[in-house]
Amino acid sequence: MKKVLTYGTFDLLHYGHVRLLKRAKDLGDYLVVALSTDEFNAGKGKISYFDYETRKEILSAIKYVDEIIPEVNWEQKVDDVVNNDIDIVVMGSDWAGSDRFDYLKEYCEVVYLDRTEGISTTKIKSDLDSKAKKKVKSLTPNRINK
Ligand code: C2G
Repeated sequence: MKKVLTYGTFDLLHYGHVRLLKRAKDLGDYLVVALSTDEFNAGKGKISYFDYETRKEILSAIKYVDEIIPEVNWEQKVDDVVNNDIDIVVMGSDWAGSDRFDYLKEYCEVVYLDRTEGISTTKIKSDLDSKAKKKVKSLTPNRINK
């Protein structure tokens, strides 16, 4: 059985995440997702909309995902690969060539898949924010012209 491992926050799960998970699973038979904990994200200066348990609940409903483990620090990856008998680590191309993953090539295959353009959790948040602002503006009577 070929085992694949990927890492991420997967907040506000969107089609870019799903396409990554599908392609990662297509490279093997079993997909393990190491899901960033809230504490690990805090260390990255990142605050997710959904907490770890909620992100885990949503992710576990994705048919490509076979197992979810916590990502608690940057240093756990070699142990994750060895302890889970991982054959391939997969990440999106935004991580290509980074020192965060390339060193794993001593232990397993490392594959970077093209990132899905035009979507991100950050974009979702900013689009929703600007829509909300436009709505408030449209509802606020324009007193200057009166
Ligand atoms: N991704 C993608 N296309 C997008 C958005 C994300 O392919 N439009 C991929 C990312 O490249 C990553 C995965 O989906 O491989 C999860 O993305 P994030 O949740 O943003 O994870 P990230 O912040 O990159 O965390 O230790 C590494 C980190 O945990 C990775």
